Amino acid sequence: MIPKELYAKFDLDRGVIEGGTFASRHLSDLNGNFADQVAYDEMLSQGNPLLYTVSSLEPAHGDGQLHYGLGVLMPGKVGDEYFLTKGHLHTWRPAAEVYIGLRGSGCMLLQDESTGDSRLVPLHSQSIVYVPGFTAHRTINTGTEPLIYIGVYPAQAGHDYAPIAKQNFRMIVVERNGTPTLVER
Ligand code: S6P
Ligand code: ZN
Repeated sequence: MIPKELYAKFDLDRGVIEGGTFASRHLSDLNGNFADQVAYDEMLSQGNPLLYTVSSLEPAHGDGQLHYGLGVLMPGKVGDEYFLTKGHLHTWRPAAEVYIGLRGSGCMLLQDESTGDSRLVPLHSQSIVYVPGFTAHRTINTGTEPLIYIGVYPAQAGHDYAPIAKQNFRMIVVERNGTPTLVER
């Protein structure tokens, strides 16, 4: 028998890691995250679509251990801003993270916590994004199919959503003339 912390199967169509947790985020969970609140309210009045799911596994705890999650972010836009994840800093700020793109195409918005400097990095199948420590990160789907990725991070990382909930990212990614474009909020 292989110990269960050593091996897990995942299903890209269901967005599930066997033996992991599963969380769904709908449009109503992202109030305040999109720049165009009028478009957000209008969309929510028509229904409450699923925006993304995360299935996570915590095989072990303690110094040096790793946790990982499988994310599935749907395609779509609120106004001209592409669907996105809430975004967070790690509670343990030095914690970096590696994102491995599996399907679809989009990007990651990275924002240095102390300088506010922003970078937009492509995330798609057969690509890897390195998120340094002390960096707020959000995933954005600029394509037409679900964007699917795995994130691997230190077990001690934790998720701190409060700074983004309070002040949001400085930059947004919107469609301009059919092209994903990074602009000031
Ligand atoms: C965890 C990692 C991802 C996100 C996922 C959803 O450190 O960065 O698994 O949890 O992309 O984003 P969020 O911001 O709602 O947790
Ligand atoms: Zn993270």
